[in-house]
Amino acid sequence: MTSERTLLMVKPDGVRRGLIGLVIARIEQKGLVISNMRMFRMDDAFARTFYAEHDGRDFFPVLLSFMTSGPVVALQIESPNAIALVRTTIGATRPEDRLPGTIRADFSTQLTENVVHASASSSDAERELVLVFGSSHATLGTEHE
Ligand code: 3AN
Repeated sequence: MTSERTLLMVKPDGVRRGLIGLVIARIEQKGLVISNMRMFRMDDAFARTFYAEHDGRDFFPVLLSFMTSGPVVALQIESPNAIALVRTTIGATRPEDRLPGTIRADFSTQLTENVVHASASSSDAERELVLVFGSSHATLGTEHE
């Protein structure tokens, strides 16, 4: 199967709690390949664009305030089936649906502050990777090979 690219992000709570290394370790231990990485702090405009699909929802202001509260670490993951595999590794959106062994289940009881984000579909992945890494995201995947 051909490789897919997806975005995994350690959210501000994960960075504050010192969980960057743990998230990276789980990804690497599973055999998923990290092909780009960036630490940055979202401003309000970036967070609004990133989460545009939720604009107008009652939780949108809380989500924006949380996502701009500190730096995030964004990782481009590149592997066959990367989108589904990374989503499975982070765990479900709702705390009560998270399976033990997933990152969100093991490190958060919260709906909003849930340590990690991962793209939900290939169109989301492409959009999010361009937002975070710009056009450079497409060329870095083979540098380490
Ligand atoms: P996921 O991140 O699992 O793809 P989305 O895209 O539905 O979930 O939601 C984006 C983020 O918004 C979630 N990770 C969570 O932090 C927050 N969120 C989603 N739904 C709610 C809600 N009902 N109340 C508060 N925060 C929410």
